[in-house]
Amino acid sequence: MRAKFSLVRDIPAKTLEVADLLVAYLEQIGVEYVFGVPGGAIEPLFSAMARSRRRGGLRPIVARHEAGAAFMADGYARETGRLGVCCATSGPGSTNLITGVACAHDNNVPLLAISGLPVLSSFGKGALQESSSTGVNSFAMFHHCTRYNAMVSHISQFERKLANALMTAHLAPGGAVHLAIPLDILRGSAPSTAPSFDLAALFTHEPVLIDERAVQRLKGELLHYPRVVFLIGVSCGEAIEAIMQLADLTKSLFVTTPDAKGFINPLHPAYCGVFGFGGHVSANALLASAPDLVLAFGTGFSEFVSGGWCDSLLNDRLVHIDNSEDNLMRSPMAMLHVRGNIFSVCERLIELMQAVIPPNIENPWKGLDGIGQYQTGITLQSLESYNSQATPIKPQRLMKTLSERCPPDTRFLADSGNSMVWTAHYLQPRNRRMERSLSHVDGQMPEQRSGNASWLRVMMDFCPMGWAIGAAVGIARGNLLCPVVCITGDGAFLMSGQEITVAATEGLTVVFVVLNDSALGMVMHGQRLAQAEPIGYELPQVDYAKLAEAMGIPGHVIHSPQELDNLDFESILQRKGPTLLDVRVDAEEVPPMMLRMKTLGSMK
Ligand SMILES: Cc1ncc(C[n+]2csc(CCOP(=O)(O)OP(=O)(O)O)c2C)c(N)n1
Repeated sequence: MRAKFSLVRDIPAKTLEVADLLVAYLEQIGVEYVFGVPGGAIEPLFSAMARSRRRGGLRPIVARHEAGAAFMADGYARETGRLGVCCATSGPGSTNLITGVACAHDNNVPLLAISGLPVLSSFGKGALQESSSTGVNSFAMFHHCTRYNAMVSHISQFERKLANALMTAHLAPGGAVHLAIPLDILRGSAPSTAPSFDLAALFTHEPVLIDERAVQRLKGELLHYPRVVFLIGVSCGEAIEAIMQLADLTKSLFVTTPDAKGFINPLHPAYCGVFGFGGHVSANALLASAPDLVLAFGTGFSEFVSGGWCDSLLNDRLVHIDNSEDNLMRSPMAMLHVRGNIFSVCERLIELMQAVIPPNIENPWKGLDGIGQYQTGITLQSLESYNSQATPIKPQRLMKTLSERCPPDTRFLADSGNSMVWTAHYLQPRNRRMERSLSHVDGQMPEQRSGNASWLRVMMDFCPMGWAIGAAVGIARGNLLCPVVCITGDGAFLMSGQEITVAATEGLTVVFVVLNDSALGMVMHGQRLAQAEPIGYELPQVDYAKLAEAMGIPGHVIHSPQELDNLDFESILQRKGPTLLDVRVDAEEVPPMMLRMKTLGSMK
């Protein structure tokens, strides 16, 4: 007699394990990869992935360290708009995972972390790597860095807890969730032969709720107050076209937070630069010019994105537009909160404003010198370093060359350290076209984007060194069409550089640009600027190109601007596999990080 087959294809129903059902749920919502490191307690999940892989389903990508796995899942989620999934075994596997999970949590990145546990009956007996309340309780540690954290202690709980976790990760504001699953449950017989819940249907429905009364009031304010500045934050990805259209319509100027710079065209004539860490004087000047209204979209006003909680931003001329309560509670001084899906709010405002604004209203900013003209108005600091031919190469000059030589669709990432400051200030891809953001056909409504198209990813809140290295692998895995350039420091590379071998195994086009200054540069400059003791920042001189070559990855040492200019970027950016550029940068160049010094020094 033929075995009865389940809805999870090709697996006889009687041998279907909970781990197979877990895989079926992940596939149902479009997950293609689980990033992780195997181990005894999580083995049934890897076995289930081996079965799914054979039938063309999702598969594991094995990272070298569990934090790297979580960073990869984070990058994959940011790029694809899908759920990022990572896994680890119990004990040290799960504690290693925590930094990456905390990072996703702090940045509202939808991420599911799955950790194994020893079999339930062994709890309290000193089982290897026990991670519940009777061992090193790593399960509890996740409580502080997730939106949902549950242990599955009975097979019948499994689907409900998984569904709760997935929905929590998905629903706004989204974030990291964790399920700890004991080994015997993971390999136990699945309670049903196919997922009981159709999460795919729930996941495809985007909530469009808006606060109509607040929108009507904002329309009134916009008609009353002409000089408006938009501050565009990191949650604006899906709404960016609508925001740009609203800016056009209301003749508003706009600035971005550092982590939202990647959504916009930095050559847009109404763009006045980055506000916040590593930002531009022009953006500060614009806010300091006391505009009538500042419309802040999708931002939580944390230290780096608010210019150290700057008074010129956080005052009663602020209108805060967001779908996240967590963000809205950070602006009690605002004159108005408009709660709702940012795209829907903008779409509605455009509709309302189009009906009342005359087509050729006068530019309310006319006569304001230097504002709104990027090339002349945005004052890049140290222009001589930006254009310098000196050796060692100036980091500013490196940013200029990367901007010019990488194609417009390149995905850049900047790691924690000086890289984030250099990129926020100096990176601006040439010829980047976002046609519909530059001018709109009258009456045509904007499109909602998938929310994931950003040419630059910079981490603003949790900021772990090495995040960009793992996230670059995840972004490249999620998008094979665009080259990925990861800008990182030598300190971060010594911490997490081993993940470059995952890019090699997967054949992913990622260029790792290591700013080699033989120092924890941000620490060194921070100590100097704060006149603190110079200590603990030195790093050994390492040849990172040779290190890469030892891993079978092409590496180039770049000493001078000439060597950089002579590099064959075209073939490097087409290579199906990673390349490492060990760029010997001038360690003495001071990054524009005074903001951080100001807040470190002034906070009591
Ligand atoms: C995991 C982690 N440890 C420590 C820090 C604090 N920190 C921030 S930047 C930095 C130095 C980074 O040095 P490097 O990677 O060499 O980059 P550079 O600043 O020299 O460009 C340190 C230690 C951090 N952000 N993350």
